[in-house]
Amino acid sequence: MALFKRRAKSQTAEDFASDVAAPEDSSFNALDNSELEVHAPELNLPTLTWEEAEEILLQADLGVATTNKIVQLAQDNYSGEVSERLQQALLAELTQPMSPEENAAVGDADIADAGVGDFAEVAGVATEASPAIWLVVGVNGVGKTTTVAKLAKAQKDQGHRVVLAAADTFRAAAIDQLQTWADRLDVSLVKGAPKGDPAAVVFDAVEHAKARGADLVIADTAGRMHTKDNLMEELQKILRVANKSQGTVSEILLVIDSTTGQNGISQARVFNESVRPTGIVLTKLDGSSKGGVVVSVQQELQLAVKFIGVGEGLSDLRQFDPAAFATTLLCGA
Ligand SMILES: Nc1nc2c(ncn2[C@@H]2O[C@H](COP(=O)(O)OP(=O)(O)O)[C@@H](O)[C@H]2O)c(=O)[nH]1
Ligand SMILES: [Mg+2]
Repeated sequence: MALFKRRAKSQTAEDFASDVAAPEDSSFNALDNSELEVHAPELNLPTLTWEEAEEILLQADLGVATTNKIVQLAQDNYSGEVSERLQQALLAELTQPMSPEENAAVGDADIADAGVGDFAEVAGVATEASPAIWLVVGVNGVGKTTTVAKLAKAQKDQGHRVVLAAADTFRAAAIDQLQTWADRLDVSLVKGAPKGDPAAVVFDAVEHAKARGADLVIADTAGRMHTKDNLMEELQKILRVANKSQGTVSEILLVIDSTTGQNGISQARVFNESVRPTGIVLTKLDGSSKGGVVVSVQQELQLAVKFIGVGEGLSDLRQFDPAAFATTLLCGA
């Protein structure tokens, strides 16, 4: 059902691509652009009234406050067709650089080189003695374990030596799930006993990586605990212990499921308070969800999306493309 007419000649995501700064010297570039094109579909921006635009933004899960703000920005700062103005406003919001204070690590726990100042930059993998540690966090069922496997594949494909840490010790099945991915990827997995100390698992994984000359440890974590406070304390402990290890925590990726709508903002608030993620992985964008909640998250918490998940397979990870995202968002259902 089309809410609006499509215009024959209009701006597509491609037209905006050059406005978006490419991440500099990121060892992540090998997630190459040809893959991204799958998610920069040839969509033409629709012709919209402001009312239709508001409806589309609300349906895309931007929430009322963010929708109003985007509409206001579009009206105040840009000219042209409604959808073009909105796209530029969305793009401006999504590509706002993080300030160093906003991205500072919690307490004394340093998150080294966490891509400060560059919205899309993913911290590179350390090349020296200290393995990089990436923690993958988020509530239950959002796609953390799958994302760990996808990230491991992408990094392995780029020639990095990856060790996985099964730090979701809350359920035995979670460890088995990661083991299955590790076997398929042919990467080593460090795990502990079910219900064991997840911080110790991460610590051991770093030792293991160090001993074998691996340069990256990617840790899966639990999304469900007896209480929320419990979970946050556990994550803080993992972070503390990881920072005392021989490795360097360079990414804390918060996984948000695009199908959970505006709920993602409250999840982001909670995780932001306890471990200050360095970026977001927005999963399940292969369905009908637009994931517009990340615009609110970016606005409120200055937390940028770094990757998107577009399926359940190992290769279904893409680098986030704000222009393509904005276009898709405005193109409605
Ligand atoms: N369609 C789709 N499904 C996904 C994606 N990422 C994860 N899933 C599925 O979501 C479910 C939960 O994923 P899992 O990684 O176990 O979540 P976790 O509890 O956060 O570790 C699984 O069935 C995954 O296959 C995605 O990008 N797209
Ligand atoms: Mg899991």
